[in-house]
Amino acid sequence: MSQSFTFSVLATDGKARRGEISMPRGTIRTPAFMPVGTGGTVKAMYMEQVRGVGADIILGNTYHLMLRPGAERVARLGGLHEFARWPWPILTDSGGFQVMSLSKLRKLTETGVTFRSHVDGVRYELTPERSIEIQGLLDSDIQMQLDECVALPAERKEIERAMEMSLRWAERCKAAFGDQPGKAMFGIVQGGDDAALRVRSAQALAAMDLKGYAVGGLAVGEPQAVMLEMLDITCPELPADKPRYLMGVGTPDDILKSVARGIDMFDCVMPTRAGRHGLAYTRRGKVNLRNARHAEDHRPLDEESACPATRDYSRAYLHHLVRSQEALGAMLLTWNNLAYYQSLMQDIRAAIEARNFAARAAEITEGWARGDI
Ligand code: PRF
Repeated sequence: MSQSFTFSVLATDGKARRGEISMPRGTIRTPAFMPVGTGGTVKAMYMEQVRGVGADIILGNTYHLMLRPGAERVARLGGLHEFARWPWPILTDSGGFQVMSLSKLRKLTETGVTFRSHVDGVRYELTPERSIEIQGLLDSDIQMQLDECVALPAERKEIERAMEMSLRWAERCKAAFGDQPGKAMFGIVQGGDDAALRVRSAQALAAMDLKGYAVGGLAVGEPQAVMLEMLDITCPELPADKPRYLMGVGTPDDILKSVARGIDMFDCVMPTRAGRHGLAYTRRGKVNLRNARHAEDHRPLDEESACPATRDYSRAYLHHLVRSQEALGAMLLTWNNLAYYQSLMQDIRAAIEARNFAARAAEITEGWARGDI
């Protein structure tokens, strides 16, 4: 285990990279999918299960934890790893994206963003410096700069203003983070659906020599083709020896296509949220367990899976649990979905090592379309 944060590319296949991030709390095999643990819990999962399906790192949210239970309180309780019983690496988002989507009466200026809590209406201020301070109190291993993400479609002027301010906030976050060898602070590329703005953002961040780079401002209303085009433009501008993280993405198909363009890390609520809504991801595509066709189906979701939720429970029982709104339905389907996402990442990593990624990606895609009903 490394005492400092390091990233090495172990193999490449086209633009796809198989790598490893090493840091004091553990090693992250990339391409990696980070389950979302917003408020100190990956919803409906024990941490033992999250680890058991193969997650090397989880994501936490500055916004939720600063409101409840509060960053200083988490620090007094020994930090987020101790509090939530997850001793391995944690990446935290910086809060700006969540403020803009969840809080009321928010006001954004060069200084930062002020807003009222969606929990109790109390007023808060989040500046680049305070975001990094909070992420430090949480003891987060990979901290994100505060940025402004503009929903698409948007005016070029607005996208440019937000992107330039995000660059200035990156400088302030870098200064606030300082020198912490075992941890990392990632910059976030913005620039909407504008190729020139994306290049400008990526080049300016690359010049800051950060330990990693995220691509933000995508999967916010634009078609998948636009997102992929932005990745085609952005990834070549980012340093090849640093990890690249596509924020808030995505579907299994988004992941395959983004890995093919050089992305190393992902997070998304999709597998956990879909699980709580009766939707299962499998290697044969998506299965809506709410549907009456499952009511007397003895078969498990996938008899070949190593995950008990996937292999041992009948679709009929899962259907019953979902229809009755039983907590166990959400638990089993979340477990299945995170197991599927992690098995997909393992499959991707093995294919890159075997220099077989494009062919394997086509097979995986074909499996989703084939279905099994
Ligand atoms: N910025 C931050 N977090 C994010 C995003 C972003 O642009 C997105 C966009 N897909 C998801 N999460 N800080």
